[in-house]
Amino acid sequence: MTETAYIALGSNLDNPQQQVLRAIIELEALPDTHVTAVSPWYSSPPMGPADQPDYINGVAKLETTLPPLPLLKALQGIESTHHRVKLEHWGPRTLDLDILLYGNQVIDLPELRIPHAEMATRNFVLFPLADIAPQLVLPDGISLAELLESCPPEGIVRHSQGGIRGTTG
Ligand code: ROI
Repeated sequence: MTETAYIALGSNLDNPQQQVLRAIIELEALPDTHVTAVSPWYSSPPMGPADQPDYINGVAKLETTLPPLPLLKALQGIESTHHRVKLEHWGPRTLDLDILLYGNQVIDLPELRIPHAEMATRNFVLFPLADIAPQLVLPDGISLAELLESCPPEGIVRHSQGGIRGTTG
């Protein structure tokens, strides 16, 4: 069955804008998966240790028949082709791909929690998500609009229009 999944992208190393644009192309190349929307890109100050570069963040919408765990594995495969380095907890990274939502499913496994555990408090996730899915309601019935009310856009800067394939830079 085809499901809609939302994926958060983040990078703050080795030309972050290029990392995330390449990731969109790689998402589109996954089996049984299509990227149907890409948010505008945002720059955001690091959450966590401050002695690291700003991030580029955005969200992609996928239509996929990959089940959640195979999708997670596929995303980890993409991260590793970006030579993901993760030197410290909450430290800088070349590419982070997180499943935010997978249809209306709730998944609570050691390796995968959906909805993503921290999405509700991260403006650099909620704002790009709202750009492509303003009417979204989470599985627990809370709307994205409600989450945004307690998550101001402090520090984040939108710097592109987004598009279907993320090629608009
Ligand atoms: N901070 C920002 N601004 N954007 C991220 O994507 C991001 N990702 C992380 C941590 C280290 C928590 N900080 C971040 O994993």
